[in-house]
Amino acid sequence: VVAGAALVLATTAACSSSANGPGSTAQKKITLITGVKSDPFYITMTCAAQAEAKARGLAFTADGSAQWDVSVQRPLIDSVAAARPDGLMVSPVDTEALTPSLKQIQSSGTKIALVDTSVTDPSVGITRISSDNEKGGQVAADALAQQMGERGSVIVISVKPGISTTDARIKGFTEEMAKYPNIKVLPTLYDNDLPATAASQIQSTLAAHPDLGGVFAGNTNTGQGVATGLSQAGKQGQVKVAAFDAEPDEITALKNGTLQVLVAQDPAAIGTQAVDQLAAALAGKPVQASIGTTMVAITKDNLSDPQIAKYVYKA
Ligand code: T6T
Repeated sequence: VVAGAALVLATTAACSSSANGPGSTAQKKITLITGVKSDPFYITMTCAAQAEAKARGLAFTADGSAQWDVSVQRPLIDSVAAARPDGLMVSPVDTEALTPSLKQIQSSGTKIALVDTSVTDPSVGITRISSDNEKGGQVAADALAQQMGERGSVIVISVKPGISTTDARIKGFTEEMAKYPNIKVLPTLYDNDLPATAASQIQSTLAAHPDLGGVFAGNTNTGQGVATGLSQAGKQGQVKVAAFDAEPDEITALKNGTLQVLVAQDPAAIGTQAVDQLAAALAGKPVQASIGTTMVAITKDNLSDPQIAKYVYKA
């Protein structure tokens, strides 16, 4: 599936550091605050944004939350308020809790680009750039149903409620799965973005539901944890898995048959286009309020196709 914006060649610069430096007083300054900093999705986004900022002569600094937690990301956002950059790219870890801080930053004159995740309040941000996550959930459902022979029980494991992206994926997945009368969807479980939690959750689900036929893993760390849990239970390949993202560990699990379908995003395009939109705003030029970036469904069979393999996250 190639959804969203025009096909974008996902390239990520070798991200030597997470900053082009504070820049000279004359340079416009952009700061990026991501979700979990160690997450390959955000590393890929950061590297691309850094390269684009450098190409445009913009000063660039980046940081990310150590965990998927409002109390951990909030100090990073508050430090942006103090620094007052010209532009802020941010992936808020919650749709509501950080909105007051973001509104205060915006009212002080910083242009905000919401990248990947967003907030409910429509007044925040001059642009919102992400995958079509609801569509991605639908793609995962249809692919998983096919893998399961359109029967059996399936469970969704994701991060936590209140994240715009993963909430949309779950919505798309469960609504699409309702089209398969012989597939039963079990109650969703949340792992707080901790692979070890997802691994134990999948094992306890197997114990309670020996007929478990499929899993939808809502993001990178969940996909990693589900793969680990299934391998530990000796169920790899028997329980089919559709997972979001395509970072190296997920690719390894796809190749060894533990995961069957990866819905890959284009985090590099999100990063690049957010810099472009902020640069336009800072130059007083028109800005696109919403940009949908590409997703592709990767399987063992199409992974060798260069048009697909280019969406594998480099980090
Ligand atoms: O799936 C991505 C991102 O789109 C989502 O908002 C949070 O999880 C990831 O970062 C991957 O872990």
